[in-house]
Amino acid sequence: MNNLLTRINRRQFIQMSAFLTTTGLYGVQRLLAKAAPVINLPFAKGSRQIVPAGTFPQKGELILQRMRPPLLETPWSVFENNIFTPNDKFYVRWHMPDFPLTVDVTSYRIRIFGEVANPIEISLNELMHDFKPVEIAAVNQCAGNSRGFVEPRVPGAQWAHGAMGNAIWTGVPLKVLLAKAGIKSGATHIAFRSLETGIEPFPPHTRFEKVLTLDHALDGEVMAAYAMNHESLPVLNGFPVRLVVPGWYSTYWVKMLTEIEVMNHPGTNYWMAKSYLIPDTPTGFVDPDATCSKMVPVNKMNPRSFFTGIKNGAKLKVNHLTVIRGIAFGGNTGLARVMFSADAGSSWQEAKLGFDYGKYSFRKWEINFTPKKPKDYTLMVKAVNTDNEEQPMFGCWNYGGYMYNAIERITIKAS
Ligand SMILES: Nc1nc2c(c(=O)[nH]1)N[C@H]1C(S)=C(S)[C@@H](COP(=O)(O)O)O[C@H]1N2
Ligand SMILES: [Mo]
Repeated sequence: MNNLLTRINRRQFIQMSAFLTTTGLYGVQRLLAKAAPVINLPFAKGSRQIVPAGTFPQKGELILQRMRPPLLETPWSVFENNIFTPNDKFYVRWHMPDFPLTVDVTSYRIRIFGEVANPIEISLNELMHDFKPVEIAAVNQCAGNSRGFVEPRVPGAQWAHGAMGNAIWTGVPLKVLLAKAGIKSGATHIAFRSLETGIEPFPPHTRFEKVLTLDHALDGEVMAAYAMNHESLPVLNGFPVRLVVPGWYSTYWVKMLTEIEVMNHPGTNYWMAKSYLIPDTPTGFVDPDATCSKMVPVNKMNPRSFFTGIKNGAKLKVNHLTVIRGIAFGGNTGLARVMFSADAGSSWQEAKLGFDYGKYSFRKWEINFTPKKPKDYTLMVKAVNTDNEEQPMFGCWNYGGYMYNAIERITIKAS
C-alpha cells in the first residue's frame, strides 16, 4: 500500500493533464496510415484495423472498432500473456464523442448530494489521502462483449472477446464516502454521473448516468477508484476517478465520476430506461423468435472461460501430452470449477485452477490432454460459478446482443 501511495502522487496527475491538453483525440485519423495492419476477427465482416501505439493517448496497439467516439478492443494476445490487462492495452468504450481529454485535478471534485444530511465535495487529493485505500481485482467487461458472435446478428459494436479486461482497482468504498455525507431515511437509489455532457444522437442534455440501489452501492465493494494496476487511470478509462462495481457489467462503471446523487426513487434516465436492457428471464436470454414484453436493465455478469495459447485448427501430435490452458471468471461470484471436454461436450473433466486473486478476477486454468487417435477433436471449455450457474452450450441471444457467454469450442487436428 505504501508503495502504491508513492507511485501515485499528485504530481503525476498534474503532469498527465498537461500532456493531454496537447493531444487532439480526433486528429488521429491522419495517423492511421493506409498501411495500418488489419486483423480478421473470426466472424462475418470481421476485418478491423489495428491502430499503432500512441494513436490514442496513453494507449498501445489496439483493434479499432470505432473512431468517434472511441471503441478500442484488446487483442487476444494480451490475454494470453497477462492475467492483469496492462492499462495501455485495456479496451475503451465511450458512448458520446465529447468527453474531456483534460481534467484539472486541482478543481476536480466528487459532489455527494440529494437525500443526505451533509452534502459534501471531495477533491482528488482528499480521496487519495484522507481515506484508507482498498484494493480489489475485478474484471471490467462491456455487456456487449463478444457481440460479433451473436447469431442472428444484432446491431451494435461487433466486438470479438476483447471488450473486457482484468485489473487491480484501488479506491475508496462508496459506503465510506456516503457515511460522511449521512444518508437520510427514505433514500433508495444512487445516481452516478460523469464529467461529459450529452450530445446527439442521444436526447439533448442526456448526461451519462447509471443508477444502483442503495443496498448495492453500500455493499462495501462498490468503490470510487483512482488507480488501475497501481497507476492512475488512463484518461480513456475514466481519469481521474471511476466507479467500480465488481461482478456487474461495465456499463455501471461510470468513468470520470463527478456526481453522486442519493435519491428516493429509481430515476428514469435514458441510460437506465432505454439502453442496456435485457429480457426479464432467468438467464437474460430469449429465443430469437420470441417476443418478450418485459425488459430490465442489464446487471450481474455471468461466468465465462476461454482458451489461450491454442487456436482453432491447431495441430497436435498423437500420444503426445499437451497442456491446454486458458482463463476464466465466475461473473458476479467466484469460480467453482472449469470443465474441459475433448469430445464436443459428451464428457467433461475438471481443469486445474491457478492462483485465486479474488472472486471477481480472471483465473488461469489448465489441463493435460493426450490425443490417442489421428483425427479431429472438438475441445470445449465451460466455467461454473459458485452460484452453480454455468455457460450454455449455444443459444445466448437477446435483442441487444448482451451477456454472450456460450461455451467456447475449437477443433484441433491430431496426427
Ligand atoms: N462516463 C462514462 N462512463 C462510462 C461509459 C461512458 O460512455 N461514459 N460507458 C460505460 C460502458 S457501457 C463501458 S463498457 C465502460 C467501458 O470502460 P473502459 O472504456 O474503461 O474499458 O465504461 C462505462 N462507463
Ligand atoms: Mo458497455
